[in-house]
Amino acid sequence: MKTHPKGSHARILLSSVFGPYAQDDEFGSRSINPMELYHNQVTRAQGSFSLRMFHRSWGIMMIQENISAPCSVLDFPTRKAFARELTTNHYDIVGISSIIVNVGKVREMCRMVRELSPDSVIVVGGHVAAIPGVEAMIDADHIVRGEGISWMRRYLGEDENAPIRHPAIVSGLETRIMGIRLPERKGGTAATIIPSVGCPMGCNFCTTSAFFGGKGKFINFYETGDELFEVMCRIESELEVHSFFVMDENFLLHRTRAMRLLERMKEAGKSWELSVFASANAIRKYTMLELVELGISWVWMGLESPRSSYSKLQGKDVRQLTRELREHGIRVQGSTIVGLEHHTPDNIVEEIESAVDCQTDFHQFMLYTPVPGTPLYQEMAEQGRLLTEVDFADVHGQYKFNFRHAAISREDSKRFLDWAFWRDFERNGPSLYRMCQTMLQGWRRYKNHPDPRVRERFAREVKKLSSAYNAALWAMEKEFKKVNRGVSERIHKLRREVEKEFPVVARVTAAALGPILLWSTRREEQRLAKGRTYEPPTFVERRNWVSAS
Ligand code: B12
Ligand code: SF4
Repeated sequence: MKTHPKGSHARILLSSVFGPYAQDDEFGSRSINPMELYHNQVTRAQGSFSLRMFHRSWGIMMIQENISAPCSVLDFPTRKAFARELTTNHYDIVGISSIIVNVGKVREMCRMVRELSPDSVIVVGGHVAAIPGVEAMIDADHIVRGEGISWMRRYLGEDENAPIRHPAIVSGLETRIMGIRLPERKGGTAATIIPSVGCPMGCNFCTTSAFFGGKGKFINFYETGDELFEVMCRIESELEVHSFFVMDENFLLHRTRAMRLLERMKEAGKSWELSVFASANAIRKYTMLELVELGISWVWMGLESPRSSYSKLQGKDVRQLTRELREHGIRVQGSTIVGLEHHTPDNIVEEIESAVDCQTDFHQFMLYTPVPGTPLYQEMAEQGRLLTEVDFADVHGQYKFNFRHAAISREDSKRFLDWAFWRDFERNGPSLYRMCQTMLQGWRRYKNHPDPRVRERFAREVKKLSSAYNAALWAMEKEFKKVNRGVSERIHKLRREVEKEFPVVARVTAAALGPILLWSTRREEQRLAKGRTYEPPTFVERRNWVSAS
């Protein structure tokens, strides 16, 4: 590759695709595809109890932090803001980050760059680059597949193997639940840490695994537990956090790194909380105590189907594992695929029921989806089963199949998916209530644990349970009384248990805050019924910046 003539002096704009997102438009925004993790694909059927928050575009933040060229990051711009940035500053390079659903926006942004900043080189990266033939769909100069930090460093003539510097990232923002926006105080939200990208397990449908090399491959930003520990210490003090959202597809798979991190945490007396993604077989490599000592407080785990052939689940009883994790105070976010090859209208209901029966704290349901760049996509293409007329904006696993399934129609795929979310909510109640259950179990089991790090963590978590969350339980109990008495009674029982544990503070907060939460919940329901949606704010961040003369 030829480097940019200005090398590290080139002025760079890195932008995510433009919003608004939660609406239907000609550029590929879809109202069912908001820029929200939980409300998009996890708690979307939970109405005002849905957990709502935004996450920044970490890929471009990582690139910006690791180059020495003057660089602006523009996150969640409107079209107008993107145009303004292009015309008020001169950029030698405009980098656009996108996933596949947003290819229509990338096309429009490339068009805008050509019109408003014709001298800029356009670089497009992120998963959108995996679309076969994307070169013909968008007018870009470079389309970058895979890891972008090393690509950008190479393009600027910098050392691509220099150590990776991790930006201090607050994981979530503008969090709302039950109609209340949570206050944002320093240290109140976890920091995001990205130790690796990709996953060596190579499940055939997995887009992140495929994008970073596929089976057997992945890229470590931090090879060892020592390196990771150092990064976490720096970010702990910069952001004043104890809690980390570890963005690694299968963090626990790298046992040596995780165990070394634990050693360092013990030596330094760190009482951290870690939210991780991990497959069932990776989790099983640890004892519950090791997980607890490592601070694992939330785990996102694929449940898939008991009959599926994915190697991560072989011989594992995920229901038993879920129960065990929750008994040790570890919140479980299950992930279930709807519409696997062996599913039929006759067995799918039973399979969804069995997933719901796992009683996870959170449950993501996703349609089996051949996504460009994956082995599954290749297979489906070879079998002539892809529905090529489906717009990429609708290929995200939360709408309808984009392929011909042997037994389930496209329309029915949506019905089954929607039903799965509804059924999980109906049987298990709001995720917030389930989280409270898990937190109480963890507290009871570990409040007298000999390791002060462990005690401190559970004490920190339970503070919320004994106050605001108990008030939320009070409000949920009242709200569910008329619509789902069974769930209301279960919430009532849990609230009583919490109040037994914290007789004064829990009762006082429930009495004082409960009615306010009930009111805000009902107000939120009315707003949602009228079509209220939420959008992330726009961010502009400049690094190594000097204004152009
Ligand atoms: C955080 C996240 C989100 C956040 C928002 C992120 C944002 N601001 O855009 C939320 C939760 C809102 C979200 C939403 C959705 N997401 Co999402 N999300 C992720 C997640 C978990 C982490 C992304 C990340 O930061 N990774 C770490 C960074 C370092 O990696 P990266 O982003 O890939 O960036 C690297 C390279 O790609 C490259 N690169 C990236 N941008 C650029 C730009 C340039 C110029 C260059 C040179 C290189 C480059 O360099 C980076 C460093 O190596 C990924 C899964 C994952 N593990 O990556 C899914 C993922 C990106 N999301 C995905 C999907 C499908 C969605 C949704 C459609 C939800 C859904 N129904 O599934 C929505 C879309 C919302 C919308 N309207 O656009 C898919 C994308 C699939 C695909 N092939 O396109 C992923 C891969 C999950 C998955 N396995 O299916 N998501
Ligand atoms: S284990 Fe999870 S992250 Fe890894 S390849 Fe399979 S689906 Fe992807």
